Amino acid sequence: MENLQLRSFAEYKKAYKKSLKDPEGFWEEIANTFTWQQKWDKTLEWDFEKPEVKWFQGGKLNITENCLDRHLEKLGNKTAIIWEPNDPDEESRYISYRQLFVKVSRFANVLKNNGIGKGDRVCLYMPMIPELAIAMLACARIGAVHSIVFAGFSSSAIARRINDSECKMLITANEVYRGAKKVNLKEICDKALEETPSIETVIVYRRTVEPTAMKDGRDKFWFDELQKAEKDCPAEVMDAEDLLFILYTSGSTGKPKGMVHTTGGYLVGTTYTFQNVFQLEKDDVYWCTADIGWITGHSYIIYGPLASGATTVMFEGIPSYPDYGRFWEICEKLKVTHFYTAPTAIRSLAKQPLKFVEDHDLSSLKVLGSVGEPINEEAWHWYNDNIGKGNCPVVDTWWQTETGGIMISPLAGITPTRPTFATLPLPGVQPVLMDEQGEEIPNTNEPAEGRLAIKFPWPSIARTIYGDHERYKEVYYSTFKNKYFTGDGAYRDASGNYRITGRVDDIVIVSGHNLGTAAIENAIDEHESVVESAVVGYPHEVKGNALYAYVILYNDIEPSEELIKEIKAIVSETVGPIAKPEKIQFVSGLPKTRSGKIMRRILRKIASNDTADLGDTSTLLNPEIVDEIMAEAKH
Ligand code: 6R9
Repeated sequence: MENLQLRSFAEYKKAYKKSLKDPEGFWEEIANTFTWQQKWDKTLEWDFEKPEVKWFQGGKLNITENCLDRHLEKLGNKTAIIWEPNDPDEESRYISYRQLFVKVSRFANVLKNNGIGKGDRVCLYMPMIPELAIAMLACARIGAVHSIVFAGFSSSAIARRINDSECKMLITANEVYRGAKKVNLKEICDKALEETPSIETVIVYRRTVEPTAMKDGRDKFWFDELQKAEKDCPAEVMDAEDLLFILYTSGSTGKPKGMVHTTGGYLVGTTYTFQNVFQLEKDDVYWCTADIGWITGHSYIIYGPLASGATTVMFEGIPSYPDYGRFWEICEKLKVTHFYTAPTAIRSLAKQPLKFVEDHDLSSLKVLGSVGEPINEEAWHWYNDNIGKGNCPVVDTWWQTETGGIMISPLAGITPTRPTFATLPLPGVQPVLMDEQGEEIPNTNEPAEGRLAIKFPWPSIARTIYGDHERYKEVYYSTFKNKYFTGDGAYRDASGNYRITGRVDDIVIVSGHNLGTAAIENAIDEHESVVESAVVGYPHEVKGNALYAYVILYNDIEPSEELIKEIKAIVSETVGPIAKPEKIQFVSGLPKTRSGKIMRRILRKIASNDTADLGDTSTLLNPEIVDEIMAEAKH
């Protein structure tokens, strides 16, 4: 395995230039350092109009050979995964590359024994335990497509995702520990399974000793199945463009989008970006606190780090249990060198007494990362000063489920950082700012603000939305001709550094989770007393954004606290607890344009208590409603 790290700012600039001049040659050189069973014949074929992107066509490989087999000789005994349990009194688990290889191979045979083969979709609804990593790699080993659903989602959210991609198998755990709570995952799955005809088998990992209800013929225990499985499992030969996984992300309509990632480009993209952004050295211990249910966990807990032969930490618990020092205690205990988390976590920890930090020796830390939402100035400084002690570069990494890997970010210790700026594009990434007229704002030495698009493909770009290529085209390629539109706004300073300012569409990022407001509105509208609703985000001190719902009730219904509770419960059940609106205001109408569109811009301003300038309201059909809503707004 070759090291792909750029070592200086001059090297970065050189690589970036090369990637502009000869993108194919640039990525070929990187792709050549991986293990291929057969070399590709065509490096890149693309057309953003269709849209279609194909990298390394004709190349044959298996991502697990790159994450496991190729390390065995030199790194077989190196720790691949350190697992840190929810309860600090339970023992950590250290899994070497060789052990992981054996576990993955055996579990891959469990999948096969249960009728799973290449191309079949497998849904994973699991806690942050090593078995989640094992199950996902086992799918990849045999060419099955994993679709991981974050284990905080509701039964109906699971069912929707399983049905959308017709998964044949569901893998889950009986229960999960989350702080002082225990959640019964199997029960949540059982409810989902009432509506998922495609599921033939459910594999249940026992995380706790509690009895678990099992359905005969359908449900099987992980350990029972392992006993029956062979040890060796040769890696399935995959084409570079064969599906590796589907991961659902929120869309502006109620339906989640199953983003499709393929094998070759994703491997190359996540590994290259992992090594360059974080700049790990041989014995470093890298910890990304994300859940594997999100793209950050896929790319930067599992695939990128393992393909790089790194030691990656998986944490089962939450930052506040048993107390707010938990993250720092783990950093001290495991001698974490690279720590990657989300601004929402930083803000909530920054609110606690500094004692929780000071009680721990954080001298092992070398690099700090941030991801998921814009990091505000205060949080950036708190992180830099109190956690990094001013000695650790902070890499603010901008990217998306759709981009597969990091796109804009400093390289740790190499790119000069600037608080709240994701700084410069990585080599191979060509961002552009677009103005209101849909024209490109040239990247000169003038500061500029606009919508962020990308004008050339990179290897880990999502190839489609599962089962709905038209929607893929519509959402990402119809806003600007021949460009991928990110949905984000951005500011660029005179030196070309980017600061991401936030979503410009109907997606709100709450505590780092992307939530489509349409899905939440649909849930609220299901309540029998509700006529219509509109949900917007407003700035929140800890969560980054919180949700504000405006709800119209039927004429004969009186607003009440009880109703508020019921509406929250409906959202929690259909979308998930993280989507519960923080504030609900009952209104008699919503500001609408003549074409019947809710003017969310105004609702956002009211929710944010920023009503000095409401902007142009002349296209409103019912301007009088604005004063009423403002008068009764909840602040
Ligand atoms: C990786 C991930 C994507 C959206 C993205 C943007 C926001 C992510 C950010 C950031 C500012 C950063 N976002 N990283 N905004 N600075 N460093 O989070 O993927 O869950 O798909 O979210 O998150 O708005 O468009 P995903």
